[in-house]
Amino acid sequence: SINVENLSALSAKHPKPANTFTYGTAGFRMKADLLDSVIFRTGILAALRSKKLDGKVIGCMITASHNPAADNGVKLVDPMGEMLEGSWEAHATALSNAQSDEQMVDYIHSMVSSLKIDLTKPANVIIGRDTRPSGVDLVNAFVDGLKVLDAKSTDYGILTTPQLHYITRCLNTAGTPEAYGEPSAEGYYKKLAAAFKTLVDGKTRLSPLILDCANGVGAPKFQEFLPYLGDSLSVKIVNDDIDNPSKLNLNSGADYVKTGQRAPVGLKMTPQDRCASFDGDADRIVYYYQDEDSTFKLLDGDKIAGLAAMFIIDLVKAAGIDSIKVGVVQTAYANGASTQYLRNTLNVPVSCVPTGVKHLHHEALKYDVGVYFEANGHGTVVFSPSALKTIYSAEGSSPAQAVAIRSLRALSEVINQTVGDAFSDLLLVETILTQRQWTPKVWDQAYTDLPNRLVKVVVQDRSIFKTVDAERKLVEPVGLQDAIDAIVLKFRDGRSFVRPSGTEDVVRVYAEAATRSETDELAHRIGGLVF
Ligand code: NG1
Ligand code: ZN
Repeated sequence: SINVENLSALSAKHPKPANTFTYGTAGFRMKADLLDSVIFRTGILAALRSKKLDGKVIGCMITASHNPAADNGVKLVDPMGEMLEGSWEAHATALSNAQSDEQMVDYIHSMVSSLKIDLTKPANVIIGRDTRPSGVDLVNAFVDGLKVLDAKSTDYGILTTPQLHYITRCLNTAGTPEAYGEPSAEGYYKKLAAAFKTLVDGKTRLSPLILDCANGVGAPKFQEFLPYLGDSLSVKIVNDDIDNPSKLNLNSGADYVKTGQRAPVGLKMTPQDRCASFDGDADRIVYYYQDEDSTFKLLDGDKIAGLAAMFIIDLVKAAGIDSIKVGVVQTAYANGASTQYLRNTLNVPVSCVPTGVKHLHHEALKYDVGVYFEANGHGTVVFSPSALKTIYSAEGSSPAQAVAIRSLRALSEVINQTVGDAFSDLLLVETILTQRQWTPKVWDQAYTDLPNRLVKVVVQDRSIFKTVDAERKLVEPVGLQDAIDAIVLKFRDGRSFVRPSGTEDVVRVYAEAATRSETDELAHRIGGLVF
């Protein structure tokens, strides 16, 4: 059993406010000044998780991603770099809401017995944080939580979220046949840069990419990365002011660009430019450019998924190993035109899953090569062990096949297979555009997005909204879905769905239709039903 005096002494430093907390799709996330006790207790949970897994390294990332500077959050990372196992989210929630030290001790003991956790096992945890000023104190609170169970910890300081996932996987696979790389930011840079250089070897370089880093951790980290890339890629970083915390994600970053369908502040675009935006912890990316008539054109997660799927399918064919089956995973927020393009032009299977990366990742693992992206730019590509085996053992019967096989191998290394990663996704896109010598406009010609609108509706109680069919249909409140269907029918190419947000206290209404004005009207009418 645990040392209750030790727990009480440490817990006294991190008193719980009256709030109720929930570990959701984004971990715990809220105003930073409410997080101290939550993060202390998440430290205890991380130690338990590591002990349960025989001392395997668990990751902890302190970030609030695209949220304002005053927010912060925490997410735990499982040994292979994936999100914390779903069933442990409820333990995180319960522990964070315990009303006293006694309740906390009771809950820990109930976990120990029901999950058969051997407390004498070692616990190992690594920690990363973004650039938020509140991060340092929160790391200390987390470390106090680890002390309750004598866990060993290593603080990696400031990292992007995907770097923390990468390092976690490297540490847990070191010395095995699945070894993933050197467990450091430097190891990450070396691995990605080497693969990228192979992929663009001998190709004419593209014009410089203009990169908006949302004044977040992506800025110093991509700056650190650039020397490793040498002359293989030219990037002009903007919005890199991390010394003024209030500027974090302010009118900039992937979420701002995707939601508002407009360029960030601090970035001047001309029609020749190719631009991209990271979010505040560099796990999301969107691209954009300006048409000749100066209209803003967004290349979001759906466009990246289409580009990646097209490229991988061609490469697998060129390599002579089309036994490898590619599939794409989307959520209901994917633009209808992208789904059509994937199914009808690329002839690739497409699955639709509920919002949240863990659902996409899990589904993508069912394919030999699974491409998954949320429309907001969070996604990656996963290669199954058997696909990797095929790719690494194929030799090819012609020089052209050998070149394609070499590209596939490098592709599997440039892609961060643990989690959506803005750096790695950037290199994936730049690889494809370089190999094809495409401008963003050529990339954009694959299909034309249907006009779409996403609105938030504040309701009294969002928990009364219950969805099925990958969140595309409501079963409660009873009758609402029929009313939605009746309206949607009246719109050309109309599609609309309603679901409660998992990260904000709102209900989201998504609508798309043949024209901008029809889309706006559809969104407005469905919103009116929900309100
Ligand atoms: P919610 O708030 O559940 O819609 C949002 C995003 C998700 C995902 C999560 C986690 C939309 C419509 N929703 O979820 O895609 O990124 O946050 O951060 O963009
Ligand atoms: Zn993020």
